[in-house]
Amino acid sequence: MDNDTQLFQLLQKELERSQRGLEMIPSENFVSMEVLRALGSIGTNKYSEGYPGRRYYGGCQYVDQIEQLAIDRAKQLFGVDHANVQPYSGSPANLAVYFALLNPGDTVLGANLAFGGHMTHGLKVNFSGSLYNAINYTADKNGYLDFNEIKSLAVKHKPKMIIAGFTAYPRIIDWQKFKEIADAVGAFFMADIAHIAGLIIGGVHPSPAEIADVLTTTTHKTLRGPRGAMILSHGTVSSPTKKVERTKENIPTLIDRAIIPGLQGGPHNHTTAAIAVALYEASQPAFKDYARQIVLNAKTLADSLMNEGLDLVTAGTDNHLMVVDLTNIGVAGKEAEKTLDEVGITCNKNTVPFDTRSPFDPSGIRLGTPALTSRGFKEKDMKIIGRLIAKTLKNITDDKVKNEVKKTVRELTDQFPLYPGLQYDRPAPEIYL
Ligand code: DSN
Repeated sequence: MDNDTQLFQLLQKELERSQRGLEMIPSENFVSMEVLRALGSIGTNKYSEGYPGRRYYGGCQYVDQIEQLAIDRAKQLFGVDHANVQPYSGSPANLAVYFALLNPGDTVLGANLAFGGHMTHGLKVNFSGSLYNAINYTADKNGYLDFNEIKSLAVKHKPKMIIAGFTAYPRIIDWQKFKEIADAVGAFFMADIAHIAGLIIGGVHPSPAEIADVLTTTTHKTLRGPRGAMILSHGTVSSPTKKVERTKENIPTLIDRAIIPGLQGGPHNHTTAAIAVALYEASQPAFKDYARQIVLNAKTLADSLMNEGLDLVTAGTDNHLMVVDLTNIGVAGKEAEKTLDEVGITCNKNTVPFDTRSPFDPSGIRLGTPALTSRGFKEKDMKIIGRLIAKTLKNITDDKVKNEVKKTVRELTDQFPLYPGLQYDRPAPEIYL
């Protein structure tokens, strides 16, 4: 047993919770043992402010190669000229884009959080909505993107940057339409592909790589890497030091400078190493099967829920997630999240378009399939899970039903071992064998 028994027992409990539950938060996933190994590696010990070949510290010969490997793999996989793999996570990556391309007070146009956007796309209490003049677009009455609204807001407010990218939008995104609107008003076009990066690499969602001026993504969602982020763009870094204008050609230079010295210090080299591993895994043919299966599973789950009489925003899904509007069964999102948690199904409460309830207790829940697909769940399992979710939600106060569901969840999860052999309540060396 490690000396810090208290901490490692907590990690053991978290491992068991993950093994015994159905993880259905669409932004979560289970990384491979190789990604875990790189993440828990000696990369964490090294300081290396700067970029490969241009560091402020000695002893960077190997972390230079690690970061270059991650950069090269990202460029190759996403089909871009430039990749910055240092952002600590998605929000700092988005902050870096604002810092690189805009002045405080400039206007940005992004999706409203309550309609599936993200805090960093212009929420008033976020840096993006308090330091910038953020305008938010919503959706049409069926929950689809409304390009007439987006265009008229763009024409009216003349944003310097338009953001497309969503945390709760279940449909294919028409990147070209965003680009046309951005071009019409002379705005930068930023695509935040955090949720769907793995689907893009897997070929089951169109890529904005040739369309957007700059892409941001986390690395830990459908991409199935460690918690981290990347900023991708076209062109090259013109000069590490010379002053450059805020033009599209200069985006790589502006982004690199925004990350360091603009916002961050030393890169997290253990994370960079794990990103490199995840990108390697995403380049393998099996990852295409994985991406395809995520979507098949999501479509099957959506059908199963709708067959049980549940309402889905946009009446289905094209990607890895769905938003269930619980209004018709008289259950609130917070209660649904809590009750599903009790039976071993983890999801999150979520607003639905034009929600009449508070964001803290909205009308819906959000469900996704990336993590279960990583464990090997297929369509037949999704049909069962859809029925279990509906049964729980329709019998929210019935302990007998909930106990039955909990038992079935346990039987189901036992069929899909997660991290066999991994144990945190054993002496440390055994973990690494
Ligand atoms: N928190 C993430 C999600 O759950 O979608 C977005 O960053």
